[in-house]
Amino acid sequence: MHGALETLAAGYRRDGYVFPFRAMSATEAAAHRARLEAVEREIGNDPARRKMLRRTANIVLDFVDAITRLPAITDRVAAILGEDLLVLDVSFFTKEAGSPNHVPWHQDLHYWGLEGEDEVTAWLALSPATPQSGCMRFKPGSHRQVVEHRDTSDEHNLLTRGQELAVEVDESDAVDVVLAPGEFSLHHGWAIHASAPNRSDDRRIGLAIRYISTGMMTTDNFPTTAMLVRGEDRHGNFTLAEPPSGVMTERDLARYAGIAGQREATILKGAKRG
Ligand SMILES: O=C(O)CCC(=O)C(=O)O
Repeated sequence: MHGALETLAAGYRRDGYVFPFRAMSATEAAAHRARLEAVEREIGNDPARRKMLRRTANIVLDFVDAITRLPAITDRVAAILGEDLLVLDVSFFTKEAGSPNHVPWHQDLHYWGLEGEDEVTAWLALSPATPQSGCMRFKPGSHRQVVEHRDTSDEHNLLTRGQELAVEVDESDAVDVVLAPGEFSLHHGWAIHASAPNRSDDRRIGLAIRYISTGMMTTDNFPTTAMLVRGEDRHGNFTLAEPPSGVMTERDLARYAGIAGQREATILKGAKRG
């Protein structure tokens, strides 16, 4: 591994996150945003299709699958997880201009039904992520502990179960993850993080890509599907998904419900919000 990637991996192990890195130019990020917004116009308010932007979007959107395979991202993820990479889930986290929607302090791995912690999220900005627009915030070094969570009924909480940490968080050392369009951060599944409402006059759009190493296992042997995006799968612990054939094609839509349904069932196990 060469020096910059070693520094990246050391920073990740120390703090539980590293940023910023460039995945693509601002022009390419704007083109992806335009593709997303064309899909949004096409699907309108159809709740089932809207949900596809929040859960395993890489199964039905070819341009999202292409982003998950970009060497500019996977080279950095491989420096942490090794060369054989699966994508477990991909979600757009969009906060409209002026929206009260937010993400409370939480740890990702709490409800994901995974054994081990060989999981890294790459969060790619498709619009400016700033304190004003509600960028993510991290607690440095917080990935070394597992903290209790509770479900809430807060309709503005963007997380699947409406969950949050069950303890007060001292925000005094929290770090703002400021990213320009086309830049991304990497974070550990136990890193404590949050994001505030969007007080800017633009949408805040992020794409969260959940990478795991092929050696990861699911708890309770959940039959979970994942997409191989780099290297080889020598373990066979996950059912491998087919890359998408376009933008919400009939073939991919027919496969989607089963794949996303497995993942929702895992995350929502025992949840108050269904
Ligand atoms: O987009 C956000 O503000 C939060 C995203 C998040 O919690 C995550 O990607 O794990």
